[in-house]
Order: sequence, then structure tokens, then C-alpha cells
Amino acid sequence: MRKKIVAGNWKMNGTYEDGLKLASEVIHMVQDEVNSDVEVVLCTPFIHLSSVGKLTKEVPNVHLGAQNCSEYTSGAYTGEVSVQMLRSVHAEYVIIGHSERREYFNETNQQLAKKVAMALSAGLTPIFCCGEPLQVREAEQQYPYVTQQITESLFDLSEDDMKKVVIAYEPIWAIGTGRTASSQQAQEMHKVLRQHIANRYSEALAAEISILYGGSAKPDNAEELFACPDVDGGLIGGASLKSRDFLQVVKACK
Ligand code: 3PY
Repeated sequence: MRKKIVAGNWKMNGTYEDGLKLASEVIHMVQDEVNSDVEVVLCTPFIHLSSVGKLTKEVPNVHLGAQNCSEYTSGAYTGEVSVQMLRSVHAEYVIIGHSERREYFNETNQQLAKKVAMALSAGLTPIFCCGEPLQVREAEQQYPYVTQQITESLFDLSEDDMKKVVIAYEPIWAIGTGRTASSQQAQEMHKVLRQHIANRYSEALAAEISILYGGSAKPDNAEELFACPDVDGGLIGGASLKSRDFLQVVKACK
């Protein structure tokens, strides 16, 4: 059985104090109210990681994640954060290739392949994001576009490494727009991605990989999205910034 995961992507929001308050609220709510085996991940800004890591370390089903990492090991890379640094503050996950990083920071599939390999080498689980822009969806080219992202960034990995990757499908037209993919659109893409992985590796390996949906997932639509057979949870933006909303999304993932 593959893992069910709900990861909050806080992006660049809130102060340090806001972040600590949010993390401790979520942790308490999860402890008190969630009895499923869903894995909850808090992907905080870098500055919060160390303190939030001290809280998540004590809780079995809440984990710490970063939103990015360097493709370099260490050295003269001003402003970068290495995977070893992330491990040293107890991060277990790292988001790689969010569409905002691809768009505003020009991250390419080739660069993301290096980040994924770097994360795995440090024992971090990459949450690899893929997804198409609106014009690609309108031209009905979404399947070749997204499968190419997967091929170019992930398909040089060994079977053992590939098994450890989590994928998040986030259609760009649904990010920060309030638009969500319908559960049918999400399911179709997740199924195509799983088949693409099966063709390169094996059906057994593809069946083990958690594929999350992201893009304006919220309490209102989470249950329907998570009910799809190939949707194994979510990467949650805005709704992860309010503890009660986030908890409702977590509870919808059964
Ligand atoms: C969103 O839900 O908008 C996201 O970008 C999640 O990563």
C-alpha cells in the first residue's frame, strides 16, 4: 500500500512567530483529531525549519519539509541551502520544482534532476512537482508536457531511488487562481503519470509511488479529489496557512 500524504506548502508567508504558532496548532490538532495513518508534512520557509523541526520530531505522523534545496553539496553558493543543512534540522521532505520556482527562478528539468538526486543522496524525500500551464491544457498537450517533465527530471534514477520519490501534480492554471482541476482531470493525469512510470520501471514500482494533487485544494474539494484511486493526498497552498482548514484537508485524506 502506498503512503497517503498531505503536505502544506506555506510558501513565503507569515513571520517566524506566525509560523511557530501555526505549526504548534497543526501538531496539536493532528494529535487530538487524526487517527488515520496519513502522513502530514509541514513545508515551511527555511527560517522556520529548525524550530518547527524540534516540534515535529516529537510527533510520529507530522513531518518537516523544505520548499527547495541546492543542487550543490556545499561551498561558495551565496544564498543557497544544502540538503545536509536540511537534514541537520530534521527535515525529511523537500519540495522540488514547484511551478513558482520553475517560472520565477528559471529552474529547468535538468537542474531539477540534480536537485532530486541531491535530496535522495541525503536521505530526503523529494516531493517532485510537475504540471502544465493553461495554454498547454487548452491545446490538449498536457499529457506529453507533464510526462516529459517526469522523464527529464526523474528517469535517470535507479529503481531504488525512484521508489522513494513522491510526485505532486499541480496544474499551473489551478495555482493561486482559485480554480481547481476537476477530480476527473486530476485522476486522468495521475493515471497517465503512473502508467508512464510503469512503462519505464515496472507496474509494481508505479503502484508504490504516492502521487499528490496540488493547486487550490481546500476543505471544499479535498474529499472528492482524494477519493480518486490514483490521488494519494495533496500538496496544499493557501489552505495550509489556516490550521483548521488544513486539518479538514488532512481529515479528508483517508
Ligand atoms: C497551491 O495550492 O496553490 C500550491 O501551489 C500548492 O503547492
